[in-house]
Amino acid sequence: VEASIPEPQREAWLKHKTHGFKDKDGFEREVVRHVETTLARSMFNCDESAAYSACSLAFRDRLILEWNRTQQRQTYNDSKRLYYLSLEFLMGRALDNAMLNVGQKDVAKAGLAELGFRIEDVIEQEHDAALGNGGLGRLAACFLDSLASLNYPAWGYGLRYRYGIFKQEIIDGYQVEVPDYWLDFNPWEFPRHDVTVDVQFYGYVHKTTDESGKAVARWEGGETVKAVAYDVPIPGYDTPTTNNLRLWSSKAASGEFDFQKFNSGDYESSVADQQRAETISAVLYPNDNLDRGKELRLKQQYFWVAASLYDIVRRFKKTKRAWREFPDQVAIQLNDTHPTLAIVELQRILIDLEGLEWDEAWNIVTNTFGYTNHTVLPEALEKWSVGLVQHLLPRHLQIIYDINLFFLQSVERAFPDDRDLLRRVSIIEESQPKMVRMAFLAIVGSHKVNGVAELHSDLIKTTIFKDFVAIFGPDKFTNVTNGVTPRRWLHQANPKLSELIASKTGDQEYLKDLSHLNKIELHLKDAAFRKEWAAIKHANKVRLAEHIKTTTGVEVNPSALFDVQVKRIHEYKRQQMNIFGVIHRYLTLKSLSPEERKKYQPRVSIFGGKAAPGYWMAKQIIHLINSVGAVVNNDKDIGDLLKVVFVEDYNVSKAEMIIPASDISEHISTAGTEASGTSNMKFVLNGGLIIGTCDGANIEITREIGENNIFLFGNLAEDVEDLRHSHTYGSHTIDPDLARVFEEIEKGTFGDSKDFAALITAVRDHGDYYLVSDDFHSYIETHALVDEAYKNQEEWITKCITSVARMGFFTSDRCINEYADGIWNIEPLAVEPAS
Ligand code: 4GP
Repeated sequence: VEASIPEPQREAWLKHKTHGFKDKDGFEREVVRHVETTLARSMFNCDESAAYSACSLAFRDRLILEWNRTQQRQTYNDSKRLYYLSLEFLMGRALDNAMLNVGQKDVAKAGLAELGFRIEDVIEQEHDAALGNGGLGRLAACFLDSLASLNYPAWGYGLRYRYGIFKQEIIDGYQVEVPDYWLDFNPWEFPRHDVTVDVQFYGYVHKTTDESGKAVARWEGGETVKAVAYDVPIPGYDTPTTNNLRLWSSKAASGEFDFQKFNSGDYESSVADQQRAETISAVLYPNDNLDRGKELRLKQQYFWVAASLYDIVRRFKKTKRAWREFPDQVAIQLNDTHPTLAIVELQRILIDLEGLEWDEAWNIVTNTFGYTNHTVLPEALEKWSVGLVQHLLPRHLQIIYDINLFFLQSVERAFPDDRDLLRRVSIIEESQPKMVRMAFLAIVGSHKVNGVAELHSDLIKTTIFKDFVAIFGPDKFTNVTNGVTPRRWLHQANPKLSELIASKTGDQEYLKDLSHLNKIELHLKDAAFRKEWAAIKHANKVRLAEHIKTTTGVEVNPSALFDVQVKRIHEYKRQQMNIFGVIHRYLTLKSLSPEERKKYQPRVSIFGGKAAPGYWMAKQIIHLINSVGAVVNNDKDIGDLLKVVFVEDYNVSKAEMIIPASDISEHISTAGTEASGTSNMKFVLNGGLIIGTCDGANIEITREIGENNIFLFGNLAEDVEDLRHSHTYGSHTIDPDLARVFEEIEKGTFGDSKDFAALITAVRDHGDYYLVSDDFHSYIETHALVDEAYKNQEEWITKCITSVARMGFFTSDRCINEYADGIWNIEPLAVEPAS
């Protein structure tokens, strides 16, 4: 690498090379320098926020040096890279993570203390980077951490939204959405004004011939928007490897203003063009597990895909390799169907711009892409109307039709006379209006398709993608069970527990190889260890109780059983069943004599999560939870026996506080609906138990930790369809305990019952699609078992420690290694530490 500097200048460059701070003194020097110069402040007006900024800048400088070295090394080595395309990267805070991953948190802590700051307060200053909705976006963030930690050459590509997921406020018990402008000060990104791509929309296709007389298509006219790259360094844990997350921001292609218009007096419309372009990357669509086919969303998708592919192809072309080697150098993973247009765009680049033949190009395309499916919910499967695609991307629609034609021809050859099969698998749905089925396009254009937990991967093969298994054979479909990064979700979120584990495993190797956790099982009987374990859980609960007190005013007893359900609000996730269960508990307590009541296990029911702004039912659920809380929390008969709280604005940094404080968490989706879940893994990893259905990764968690250590209940996925059928066509009697709950709501106990009518009728009158009544009885009974189990604290702690010890499988490192071997075919590339 050094040899690339011309000889006469080499000495000067190498002599003045910067290295970043190495010790406490160096760190302090960097912080003070940034306060005084970069921030133009002084020690006399350096508050916590300035200390955060300067500290982050000091770490950023370090990261970027490693980033440079990593990129040089990867380019020089010329090995295959992975590109992870995701519309969401739910990163959360960066500073704490950077300090831990580069192994300098102690240095920073001591340095900040000498400068007059508590590191915890400084960390708290950071605004979450909330460029995602929920599971899918947070998974992408965990994957980036694992890719860097395992030294894989990999880049993430996404959008730099000006507004991430909205901030949730609870006003009078209702969710109110407030814009989250997070870019005021973001030290973690590097604008690359020299890395831009012009992206085209609209226009028309002109068929012509090239010099050799070959027919070619030219996409002309329309609108051009500029994509500007912003790079975010992603540090690996305990390795110099620092990968790149490139986020695109949109700008008007013509620069600040259209000067033609400006000079002719049309100032307003020149500014309007500017704003129109910037709108593309302005806001994250706030839907989780839900597709709303808005034109701007499709524009976002193509803008991001086109810029990313241009960048990837540009990098490949620098290697001067033949096109057929493209899949040996490049793997592209599609995080859900959102980037599926990348398949079409690469085919377009190869045939229209690079002059390859269709078959040769298509072979390259299909060997490059892999597609991950994250949901089987029909309302989440992306479709775009043919008319809209035609209008926005006329050339792409032609290519989609050609892909479909060749695909259907091959199906017809293999399955002659099966017209219905052709209709079922066609990428174009012959509906009114016609729709492009993005999942089908993603399957046809990829060499591997995976689900995210065993049950889910089986379900996609037997339900929504069944025909494609028959067409392509079963090997194209595979499973990679999700995982989470233990760096953030144990070490960072629960430092005391991580320290305790390290004291028993002998070192912190488990942060790199999570299977080492099993060593703590040997200490199961160690009384001091158990005591310390319980003390840490209690301290985490105290911290959460303080947060609840300051944010909601509700006082909760940290010795009560903390029962947590935090995740996006969705009918399939069944927060409504949880709150109905809470009402049932309340009614039971009320019916008891004060003496009998005392025997009851005190509980705090903690909820958190955002509802999509347009998801009315989800918003009703939030309102019911808050309304129940308002009654229960002020009932003198009840006192500490039951509290109900809704934690406002659940996000990654709140998760880091809430998850370590849970005794039991709820993962209670209707069987077959939650593809995997990842917070279930985080809760168990932090010494909490689970009450859950046989769904998603709960099943594999049970397999790993043992069925005595989890509270499973409810109907199985294989029975769901029959139950739904019987609700609609048979007799549907509501569980009597649930009916009693409905009666109480309808009496007005929790406020105007009209507000909650829809939640009741969905179960009672509209077919109970999510099987709330079918599962209610076993849900309530299982909660009674939880109460009993919790009373025996010794047994409970044994369950918790045993479970943590057996959670090694659920690291995202395992998951990334499976993708790397089975789908991407990439190898790690270690970077030597800086001298
Ligand atoms: C989520 C799934 O709902 C969740 O079960 C899974 O753990 C997560 O993806 C990561 O694979 N899906 C979404 C979505 O977030 O929008 O489809």
